[in-house]
Order: sequence, then structure tokens, then C-alpha cells
Amino acid sequence: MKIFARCTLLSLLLFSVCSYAQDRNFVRIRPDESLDEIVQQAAHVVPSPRQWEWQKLEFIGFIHFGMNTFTGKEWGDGKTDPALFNPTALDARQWVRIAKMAGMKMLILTAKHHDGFCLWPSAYTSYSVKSSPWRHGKGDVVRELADACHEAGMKFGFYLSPWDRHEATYGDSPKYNEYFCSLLRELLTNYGEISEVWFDGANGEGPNGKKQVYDWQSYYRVIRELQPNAVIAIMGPDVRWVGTESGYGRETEWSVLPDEALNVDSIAAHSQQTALDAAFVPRNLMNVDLGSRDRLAHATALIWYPAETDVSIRPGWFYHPTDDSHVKTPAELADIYFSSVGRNSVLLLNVPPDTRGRIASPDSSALSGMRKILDRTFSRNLLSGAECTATTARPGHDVLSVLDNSPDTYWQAAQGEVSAELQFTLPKEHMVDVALLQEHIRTGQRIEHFRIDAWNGVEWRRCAMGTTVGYERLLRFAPVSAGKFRLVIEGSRGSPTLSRFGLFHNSLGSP
Ligand code: FUL
Repeated sequence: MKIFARCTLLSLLLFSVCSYAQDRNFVRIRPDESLDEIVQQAAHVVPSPRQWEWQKLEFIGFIHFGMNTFTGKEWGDGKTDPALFNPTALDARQWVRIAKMAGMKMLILTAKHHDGFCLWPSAYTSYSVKSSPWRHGKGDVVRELADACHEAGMKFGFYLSPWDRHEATYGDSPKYNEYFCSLLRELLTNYGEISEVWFDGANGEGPNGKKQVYDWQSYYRVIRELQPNAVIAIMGPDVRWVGTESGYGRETEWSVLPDEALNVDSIAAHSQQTALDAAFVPRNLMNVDLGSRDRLAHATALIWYPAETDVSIRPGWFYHPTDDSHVKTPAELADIYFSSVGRNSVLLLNVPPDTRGRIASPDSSALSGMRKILDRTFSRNLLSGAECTATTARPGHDVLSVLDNSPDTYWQAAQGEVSAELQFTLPKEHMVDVALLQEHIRTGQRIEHFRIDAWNGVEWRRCAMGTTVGYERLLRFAPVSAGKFRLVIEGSRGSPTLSRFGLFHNSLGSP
């Protein structure tokens, strides 16, 4: 009996240690694992601490600024005279003020775009601000923005284009890789905390162009060594490009994917190939399935690889005066927010400064209009004060946790339960047409489908339904007035969690 008990205990222990990924953002799948076992593994893959810190930022800004701002181009050829770079009234604090007002938590600057022109006085090239008339060659845009961000409590990151149309060593692979690492070292050592490094997959060299073999691993090593908390995005292991530059993510967005998603060649092949060719011809990736059970079935390893949705507030990435009348409207920006942040992705919205080095007024008023819509919509969770019940709860994780606004507390279904019903009786009837759900992703991403119903006094009527939740899911639906609502989790990969649930009234009306 004793021996039996010991064996059982031992096998239980082994089962929980070996069988599931324990708080890891990477797990290998053995060839003999069944689909059910793989799905269980997937349910236990979680963000790394740096991925979690990044995910919580939700909304971040892109600053495309450089030689193209002065030439009117989108892709410079690297031959433009540095004399042309001369912003008349550059004010990085103004960029930060506007970004903060909009609700952004980080700014990412194009420290070097494809033309190779460096916005800081690098010691490794003369093709930089130091050869320009701006601030008599003593200026440093990276410094001004990094300082302004840090002063204001904002995170700072940089975009550094691997493709370089100016640098003579480009194509001479080892030499250019060394050059690129030197630039990285400068940016990662001299400007305080760096929270994101953004590597572009774009390259328009064409079939007869220069062939540069990038040494990604050496780039990643430099970053991990100098700024271990920074996430490496797009052509990198921490943050995945959602796959379109339209601002609209997938309805079903899994952050846990087979590790083949992390293939730099295929990311590059799907990236922009010619200037602006695909920027606003949104490739429809909504139906591309990356993380369903079918995809997991063939996986040899699983990774936590969350999506970032990049989009520009204007038709181009850089400022062009002719686009002043084509800035996205507050309603369009709010729609993008719902379709990116609200679809389990971080929104990276580009706001390009003009030739003065300031954000132009059409952009700042569009951003403040968007902020007003979002603030009005989300100012009050109509479920607060509601009486809540759940058909199942793990001890210590009761349903009230979904209303306490804390990302650390969460409701969870009892072990082994993959469906559940959470009911909310409001103090009085309310009109609602927006729902917000957040899973506790540090336990894993699990919910596969859910629906929200309203009680009309006689029966439950469905208001909305969805598939994945992840870090955050926002849904808009036809307005409904009721005093009782329920969230039905219909399917999940292991016992589901929810750290937040809210119902709101959209200040713009329904879509
Ligand atoms: C693309 C680039 O080619 C664009 O110019 C822009 O920087 C965008 C964010 O990424 O791949």
C-alpha cells in the first residue's frame, strides 16, 4: 500500500513536471504526444517577463522621422545630401506630450531607416545628423527623444533597419554585420533604458541587388547582453508582426504558436517589398489561422509569440504635407484600437513629425478625438456593483476578481472544467454595446470560444460571441438594455481564467 502510494505520488509529480510547460514561453513537443497532450502543453505556455511587461503597454507609438521627411520620399536611396536634414523647430517633448495625451506608453523612433541615415552622431559612419546643418552638426534626435520619454515616464525603443542603402559594406556580410552590431551597441549603451528593438523585414533590393546575410543571432546577443529587458520585435523572437499594416488584427489571435512562426526568412518574404506597395492595401490575413488545434497538431515546439499591429495615422509612414487632409479621423482611429488592442495585440500607431520636427495639428487633433471616444466609452464599467455568480471556481479565484481592475487577481474555473457560466445582476438596467474581456495570460491563453447573453425577462438572448480572448478582447454589438447578463465560456484549453470583464456603452453608438 505504502509502495503504491509512493509510486502514485511520484508519477503525479513527474506528470506535473514533465508533462506541462511550467511557466515557460517555449516548450518542445515529443513526437509521441497526442493532440490532447499538445493542447495541454499549449495551455501552459506563458509570456516571458519581458513579453508580459511589453503586453501591458497595450498602445504604443511609432515615430518615422529622418531624411525622407525632407525629400518627400518613403524609401530613400541613401544618396541624399545630409545638408537636407534640417528641422527648424524640433521638439521631442511635444511628441511625447501628444503621445501621452493619446494614451501611448512607449515611443519607437526610426533611428536609421533603409536609407542608412543615422539620427544620432554615430562614430561608425558620417552619414548622420553630425554631417547636417541641424544644431550645427551637434544634434542627436535619439538623445532628445530618449530623454523626453524617460523624463515623462514613457518607455523608449528604436527601429533600426537592417537593410541599408548607403553603407558601403552592405552585402559584404561579415563586415556589415559588424557595422550593424556597432550601431546597436551605441544605441543600447548611451541612451538609458531601451524597451523595444524593432527590426524590419522589408528589403527592396530585387533579384540583382546586394545579398546581405544577416547574422541575427549576433544581433540578438548584443541586445540581450546590453538591455536584457528589451523585447526584440518583428525579425526577432519576442514580438510578432501581426501580418498587415492596416491596423486590423485577426478575430482569432493566439499568442501561443508552433515555433515555425519564428522563421526570419518567411517573415521577410511577407514584409513590404517595394515602397508603400502594401502599406495600405491591407492584405487580408484575418482568416489566416496560426494557432488553432489543427496547427498545433503538427508542432514540434510551441512558443509564446504575441502580435503587434503597426499602422500609420497617415497614408505614408513619413510626413508629407499633401497628406495633411488624409489623416485618419478619430472614429477611424478608435475603430483601429478596437480591432488591434481589442484583438489580443499591441497597437503601434505611427505619428510622423513634419519638417519643423513637430507633430502637425491634424494628427494631434485626430489623436485627442480618438482619446475622447475611448475615455467616454470605458469610463465606467456598468458591471461594477453587480451581484456575480459562477458555475465553477477554483478556491481563491472567485468571480469577484474580474471586477477589481487588478491584473494580478483572476477568476478561474475549477481544475478540469473547460466551460463555465458567469452571471451578473446589475443594480439597475443599463444600455450596453461594448464588452471587454481579459484572460490572466500569466497562467496561459486558453479560451477558445465564448458568448455574452442578456436576460430580457423571459429568456437569454445572445448579444455577442467570440473565439480567442488573450490579453484583451473588445467586442462591439447592437445596443441592448438589460439588468442581467451572462458570459458563457463554451470551450477552453484547460480550465479558463479571466482577470477582467466589463460591459460599457460606446459613446459613438454601435458600428
Ligand atoms: C516597412 C518599411 O519598409 C516602411 O518604410 C516602414 O518603416 C514600416 C514600419 O515597415 O517594412
